[in-house]
Amino acid sequence: MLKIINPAQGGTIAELAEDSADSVLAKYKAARAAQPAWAATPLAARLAAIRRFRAGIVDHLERLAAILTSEVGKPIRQSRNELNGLLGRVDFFVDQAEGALAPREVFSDSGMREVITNEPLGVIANISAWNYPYFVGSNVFVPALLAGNAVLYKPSEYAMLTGLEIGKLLHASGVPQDVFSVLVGGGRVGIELLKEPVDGVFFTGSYATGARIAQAVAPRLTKLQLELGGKDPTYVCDDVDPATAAASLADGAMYNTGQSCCSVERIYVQAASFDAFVAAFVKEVQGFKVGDPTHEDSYIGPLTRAQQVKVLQIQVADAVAKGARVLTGGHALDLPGGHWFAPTVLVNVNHDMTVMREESFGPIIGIQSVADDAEAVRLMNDTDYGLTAGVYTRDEARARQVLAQVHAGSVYWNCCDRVSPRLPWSGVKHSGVGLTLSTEGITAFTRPKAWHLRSA
Ligand code: TXE
Repeated sequence: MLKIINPAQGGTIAELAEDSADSVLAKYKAARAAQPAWAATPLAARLAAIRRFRAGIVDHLERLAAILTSEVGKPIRQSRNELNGLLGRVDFFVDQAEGALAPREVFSDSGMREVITNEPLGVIANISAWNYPYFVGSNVFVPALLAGNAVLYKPSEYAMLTGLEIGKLLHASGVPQDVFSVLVGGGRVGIELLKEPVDGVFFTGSYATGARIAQAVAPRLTKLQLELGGKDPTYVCDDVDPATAAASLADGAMYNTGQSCCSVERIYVQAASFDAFVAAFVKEVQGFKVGDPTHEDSYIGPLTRAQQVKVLQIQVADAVAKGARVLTGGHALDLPGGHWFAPTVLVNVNHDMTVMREESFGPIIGIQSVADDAEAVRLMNDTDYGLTAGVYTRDEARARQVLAQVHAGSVYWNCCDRVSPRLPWSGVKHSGVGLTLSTEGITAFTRPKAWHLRSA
């Protein structure tokens, strides 16, 4: 049985029967059998089903937000924000699908035509994460279904109730049961799923698991897409108002209790602004309300996974041992039952410390002083990851020059922790391969077929 734990209080809120090797195989076979009919269903009917799914999200928003908060510990307002944000993503895919999936004639001359069609991959595996289960899940299953694929969806074991709700809503919206199957369980069920000859593997999670999955599926040459972690840096120049930048970045570092793919994980501040920025940043962080995620005014909730408390404790201890100073937080919170960590700000940090190099995925930030743009660029690139990076400056040309040198999938000028459905979401180095979102995030679920057509 899979136990679903409330991370805020520590109690078991549900026990679910897990999939077995046999049931995974049965779901794979059923998906394989059902996929051709789904692909042959007119796009208009598939679009109508996804529109009904969207309407279902709207109808059940409060209940779904409460479920998400109960199993992930996301503060309730942020759960609602995620569901409302999902609507915009679905709208984008619905608006763009027809154009993105349409056949394209790329040549026509003397009776010879060349056409490209977008064929569905077939049956795809979607192994997903818990930190934004609606976002990271829908980035895959919505365009995959629109493109005519069957989806074997393995939600994270930390967001399984949400995953099952997604399945129910899709089925109630007209997506056939076998075209979208939810697999219940943790890593073991993920391993079982990857034994099946699926036509694409789409994963969101940690680098370690992503690398393991890449090795497992490599011999089959299956299409593989990995959305992994980050150690996202931001550079604050001394020409901006430090308090305004601090307010924006404190939110970027701590929203969702620091457990966002694109959370700000390290900050570099030009020396002249350093003290003012740090003072304003600490004030912001100390103003964040930490508490019961079901309360409307809570901004920081528990960590979703109990193990992460230890990771953060080790990062703080390592930093302090090497000379860092804790300005606020720095310790686990002794609240009954759950797993909590105090919002933490560290200074006197450097790249010998794990807190500046390894993903923290929690409400913790290191702020380092830098002399100039060149030093900032060097430090921002001194990482195995490359998901996002940002610069705060009044000078757009300066920002563009810095950001052009930073190796990251997304770059931000005077903003952070932002994802747009219109732009591709991708990472470089250990942050992943492939992309979701944008129109390319629709065709990612197809394979182009080349038609050479000569009239007789
Ligand atoms: O990830 P895992 P977890 C990072 C973040 C976090 C850490 C661990 O640092 O603290 O990863 O989170 C399934 N074969 N990110 O434990 O282990 C698993 O059941 C097949 C960043 O959630 O990577 C789950 O569904 N599947 C990230 C999914 O993989 C396997 C978001 C992810 O699990 C498997 C989440 C296996 N061998 C975590 N082992 C981001 N991009 O922001 C596990 N799974």
